[in-house]
Amino acid sequence: MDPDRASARLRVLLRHLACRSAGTVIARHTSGVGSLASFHPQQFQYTRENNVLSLEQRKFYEENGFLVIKNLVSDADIQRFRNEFERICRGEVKPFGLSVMRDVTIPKSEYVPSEKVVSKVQDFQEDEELFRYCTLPEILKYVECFTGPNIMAMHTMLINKPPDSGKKTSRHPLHQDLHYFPFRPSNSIVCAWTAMEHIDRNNGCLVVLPGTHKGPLKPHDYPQWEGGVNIMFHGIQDYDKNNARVHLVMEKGDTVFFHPLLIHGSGRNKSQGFRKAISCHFADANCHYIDVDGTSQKNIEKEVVNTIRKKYGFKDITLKDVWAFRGRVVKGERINL
Ligand SMILES: O=C(O)CCC(=O)C(=O)O
Repeated sequence: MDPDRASARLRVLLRHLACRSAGTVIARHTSGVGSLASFHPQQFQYTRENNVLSLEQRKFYEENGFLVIKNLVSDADIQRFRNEFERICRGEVKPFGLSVMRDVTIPKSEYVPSEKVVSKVQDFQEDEELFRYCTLPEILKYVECFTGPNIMAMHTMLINKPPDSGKKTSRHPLHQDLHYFPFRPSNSIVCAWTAMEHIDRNNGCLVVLPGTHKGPLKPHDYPQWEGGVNIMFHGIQDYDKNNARVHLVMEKGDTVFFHPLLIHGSGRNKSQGFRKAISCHFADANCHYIDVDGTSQKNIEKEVVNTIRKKYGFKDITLKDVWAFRGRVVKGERINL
């Protein structure tokens, strides 16, 4: 999208939001669910009835908060995402709104436009080639099981986890994605995360704490890591250290769908290669924005809003405006978000 069209879209969104500012609701926590043995279809609260998931798959997600679907995205599509990522890294395309992140161990002064210094691109909603990921029918078919038929793509990332420099900064601390999101209800939000190559413990696979999606949103902050922490990598200090951990070893094209309260992170990349994954957080278009004042999300609100104000010079922009701009409808109707 060219910058003029993108800024026109932003202005329309801001006007739209200004008209609806009366609908703000305060953050609430999610309660727990009964044991696996006692499930009846009418008790499912994290999945919807639409004949896509088998009963076993539904039960698995209800109980664990994640579900891996093998071989979902084709090699051809993954190659296209890789090519576009490389074009972005070389500076050949500059989609409006995109954030290009580098690992904390690479000083700004050493930044050269190359895949070797980019650890992640975020908010690629205006890049039609990468955004194809969020519109793939094979992805949306599963997303609908969690969001229902009106689907917004809210948050997009292509993660290029670099080989660890020895300072362990390639780790991603344990966190809940809901910390970053000022919209609810949490059960109508799901992340799709697709491995762009074989990913295991050696190159830093995802690690999840099954069942933690049934707990509340916990306070997050920067971990006190000796070697430094990447920007906006907030983590949870207080989690049950005895909770089981599952390392998700995935092949190229495998996709994990997970709940935004599921505690997860990823390990150090001990290989020499850059470990790639592409992901999108989807939400039911009926979700509503919340006011994060007085909640544990206030710290991330400040950080995000200050970053956007500095980057684009929008003095009065709010967290809600930022998310309304990031969000794009991918199926059905745009309703609240
Ligand atoms: O891909 C990874 O290493 C972890 C990504 C993640 O959990 C996130 O960005 O929220």
